Amino acid sequence: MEKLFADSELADIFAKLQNGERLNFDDGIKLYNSYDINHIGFMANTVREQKNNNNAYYIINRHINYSNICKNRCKFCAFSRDKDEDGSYVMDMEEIMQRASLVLKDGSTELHIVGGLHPDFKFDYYIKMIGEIHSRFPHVHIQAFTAVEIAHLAEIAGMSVHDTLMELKNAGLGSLPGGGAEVFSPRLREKLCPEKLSGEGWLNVMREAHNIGFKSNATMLYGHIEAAEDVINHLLALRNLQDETNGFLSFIPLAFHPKNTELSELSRTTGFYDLKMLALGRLMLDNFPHIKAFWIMLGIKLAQVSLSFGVDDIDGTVSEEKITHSAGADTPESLSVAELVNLIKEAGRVPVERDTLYETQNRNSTVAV
Ligand code: V47
Ligand code: SF4
Repeated sequence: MEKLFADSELADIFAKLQNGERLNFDDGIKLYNSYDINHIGFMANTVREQKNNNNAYYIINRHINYSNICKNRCKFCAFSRDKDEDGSYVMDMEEIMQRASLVLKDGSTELHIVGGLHPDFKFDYYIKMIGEIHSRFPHVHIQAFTAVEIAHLAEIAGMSVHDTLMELKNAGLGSLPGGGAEVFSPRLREKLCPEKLSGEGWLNVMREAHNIGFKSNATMLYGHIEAAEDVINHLLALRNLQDETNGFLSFIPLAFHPKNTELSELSRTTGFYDLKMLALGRLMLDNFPHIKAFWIMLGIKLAQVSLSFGVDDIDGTVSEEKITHSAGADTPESLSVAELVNLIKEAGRVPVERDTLYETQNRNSTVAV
């Protein structure tokens, strides 16, 4: 082992992993500060293969961003607008249904629906949206509303988070996406998104959701002004909640895109840092079944390479994502199944189509998207 790891601190971490020991805060800091990306990747890959064998998951899905009008105006967000600002939009129910109906054409098993916190919408708009999509396309899983949106919905409905979630569940909501987590550090949140639900608030909404049976994802926005301890504390907070609820399906580190934001002076993340965040996620979150590379933000080529750095899921066809593209992402707006499958096979993995809850999909014929 001493020969394999030039960095003896990484050798100690590898020994811990081999003994089934959990990594702690100090281990996380050491990994974050290490430049030995090959060995960090090797360790993350070992864990990834223990958990997911050679499988690499993808999903046929569509994103609907129903409105970009948002009262929070986070400094890292290029997507949001004020109500009367140029470029603001709201999709009416007809447009939402027209977009949702494309699932019949492309074979999507999931609709991923998120938007800004509109200052005037009533709770009814959200219930109608979910209810109508669910009744017209009952076979499609609706993954909608970040924990931040759920807290906002509870506020406008004048109900508890629990009751709000129950109403959405009854209308047909299937699970929650992982957005809005950003970075939990109150100091950083104050600087980046002072109006947003706190990190503790985000975790509380997820706890409530998991306790009533919803599954969800978790994210972390990185590549802005975070330091090592902000990242590790974020991961440990997620791990603690997962110990309690076991409701998280996947962890998705989101690479910050600065263009058109109030932080546009910052550079885009590097491939090195991106791979380190994904591998760190795999190594610290021993109780998360999946680590997802969102290729839209990461770039297609790095997402493929990340399949050897702890990642077992490259999300999906993702038709029509707007949040990252508003901030200058140069990736396409969607990938075909054939492209996803090819990326996975070229990386030596076995492509497995999944649904939102990671049930394997067996199609006789692949739907061309
Ligand atoms: O919460 C906003 C992030 C998130 C920028 O659950 C930005 O499967 C980069 O959470 N650069 C929304 N990121 C997207 C999201 C997501 C995406 C894919 C899959 C899943 C999932 C969840 O996007 C926001 C925020 O953290 N974001 N602005 C930006 N300029
Ligand atoms: Fe609004 Fe979400 Fe953008 Fe923040 S990240 S301004 S909450 S849409």
